[in-house]
Amino acid sequence: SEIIIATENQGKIAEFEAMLSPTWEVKSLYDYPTCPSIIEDGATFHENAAKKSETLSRFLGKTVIADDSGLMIDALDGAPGVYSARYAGESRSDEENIKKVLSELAEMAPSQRTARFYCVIAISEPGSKPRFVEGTCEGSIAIEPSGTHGFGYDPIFFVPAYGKTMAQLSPEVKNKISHRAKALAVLKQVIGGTKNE
Ligand code: ITT
Repeated sequence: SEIIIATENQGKIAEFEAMLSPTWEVKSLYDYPTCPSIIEDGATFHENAAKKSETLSRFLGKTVIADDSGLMIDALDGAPGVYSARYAGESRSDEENIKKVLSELAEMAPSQRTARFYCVIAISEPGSKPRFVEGTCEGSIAIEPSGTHGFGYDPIFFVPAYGKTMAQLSPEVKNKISHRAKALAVLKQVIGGTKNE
């Protein structure tokens, strides 16, 4: 069966495909170019996830999920949070976002650099209120970027259990331990009656 994900983020799409294939065929916003555009101006991950899933679900009349996610740094009171994608501005450049985080943490010792990735997945079914599942992944912010896998803040997200940044871990490992993998594991338990045949 197919699973429709209201996202334009290639990094997310690649991860969902890796985690869901071959059982599920992943469709994204790239498959529905005439979907009305979605403005992510919510104050919370839940609001933004629901905006995305509801917009595409209404447009298609089908069940749609959406992922809203980000990096939360304790020393920055949870920033960049819902602003993770555009923390350094509308260029939405991973490199610029990483630079900004590193400069804000420049004075911070390793013990003050704790952080987590957070992922909320909204599930919108025609005629129902959205449901949500979530996942987190604990870590800390490295002193400098390293690694080439993944996307976004992965090069500076240090995963203590592996002694490596998320971008140094293989996709197979990331897709077992990530915030997205954890949210998806819960989603798989609740998705029983919601798939599009
Ligand atoms: P869609 O709304 O189209 O799904 P987006 O990139 O705008 O794509 P979000 O609003 O959820 O998605 O922003 C998520 C940002 O958080 C993303 O751009 C990254 O900067 C960061 N992020 C989320 N998950 C991540 C991960 O697994 N690894 C690294 N960074 C991540």
